[in-house]
Amino acid sequence: MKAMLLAAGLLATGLVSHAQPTKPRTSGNPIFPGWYADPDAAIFNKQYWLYPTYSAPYEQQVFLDAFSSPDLVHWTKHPRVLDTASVKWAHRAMWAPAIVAKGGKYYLFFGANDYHPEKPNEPPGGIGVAVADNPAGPFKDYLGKPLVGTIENGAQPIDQFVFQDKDGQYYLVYGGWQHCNIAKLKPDFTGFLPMADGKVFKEITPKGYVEGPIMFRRNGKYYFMWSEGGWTGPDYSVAYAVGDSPFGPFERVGKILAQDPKVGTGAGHHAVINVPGTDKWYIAYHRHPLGDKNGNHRVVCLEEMHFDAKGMIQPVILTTEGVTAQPLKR
Ligand code: FUB
Repeated sequence: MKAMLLAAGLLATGLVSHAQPTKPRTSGNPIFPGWYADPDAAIFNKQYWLYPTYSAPYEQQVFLDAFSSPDLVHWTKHPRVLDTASVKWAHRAMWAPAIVAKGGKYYLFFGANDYHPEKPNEPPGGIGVAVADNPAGPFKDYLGKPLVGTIENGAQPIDQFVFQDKDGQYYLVYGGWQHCNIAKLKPDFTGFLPMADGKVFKEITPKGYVEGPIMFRRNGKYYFMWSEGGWTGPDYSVAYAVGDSPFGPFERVGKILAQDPKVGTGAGHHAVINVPGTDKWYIAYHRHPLGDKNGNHRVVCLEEMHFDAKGMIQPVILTTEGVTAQPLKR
C-alpha cells in the first residue's frame, strides 16, 4: 500500500511518467485485409497506390479494387475501380493490373479470361487497357478488345507490366507460361510500334522465368524481376537479372524473395516502390498465410528492399511487422 501511494505521489509530481517507450507504428503484414495478390505500385498526388488482383476462384475475379496510402502504413480501399461489367470481352480471371499515368489520364492494363486458344470455342481474352480520369476510377474499357489477344513467342497474354524508359518510351513487358515478351507501346497505348528489326514482340525470357515480370532502372542499370514456381504452392518466389537495356540480355542472378516457413509461404508476384528523390526501396508482394493450403488465400505484404554496394538486390526478409511510416514529401 505504501509503495502504491509513493508511486502515485511520484506520478503526481511528474518525477516519473506512465508513458511506455513507444514502438514505431508499422504497416503490419498483410497491409490490408482480404485475399489479394499480384500488386502493382505507383505514386500519384503524394499518395502511394497499390492495384492487386482480387484472389478468388476465376469466375469470381470480375473486378479490381485499389488501395491508397499517404505513408505505407494507413491504407484506404477503393472498391471496384474496374469491373468486367464495363469491359464487354472480359468475363472472368481479371488479373495482375498495371497502372500508368499519362497526359492527365490513368491507364489500367489488366489480364482477363485466362486465355487458352487451344480450347474449342475459346472467346477472346488476354491483356486489355482501361482508362479513367482518377486513379480510383471508375476505369472504362479503352479499346473494346484486348491489346494483346494472341500467343506470341509462347507467352500467355497475362501478367503485364508497363515500363517507361529514360527516353520516355513505354514498353509492355508481359507473359505467362514461362515466356516473357517486351513490346514497344504506341504513345496513345492503342497498340504497338515495330522494333528496329521489324518485330513487335521480342522475347526476353531469362532462365527460371515463370510469370509476373517487372522492370525498373537504378544507377543506369535495368533490373528485370519475375516470379518462379507455382503460385498456388509454397515455393513461389522472385528472382532477378540486371542488364544494360530493356531488351537485356538478362542473365539470372538469383532469388531475392521466397517463403519463410516461420512467417509465410509462396511469396511472389511483386511490385517495387522507390521513394522519389531517395534510394529507399520497398517491395510489395503476395504470400500465403502460414499453414493455409488454399491457393487463392493470398495476402499483400510490404518489406524494405536493399541493394549492396555493387547494386545487387539483397534477399528480402519476410516480416509480420511490415514497414514503418514513409510519408511522401513531394
Ligand atoms: O493471380 C492470378 C495469377 O496468379 C497471376 O496472373 C499470376 O502471376 C499468379 O500470381
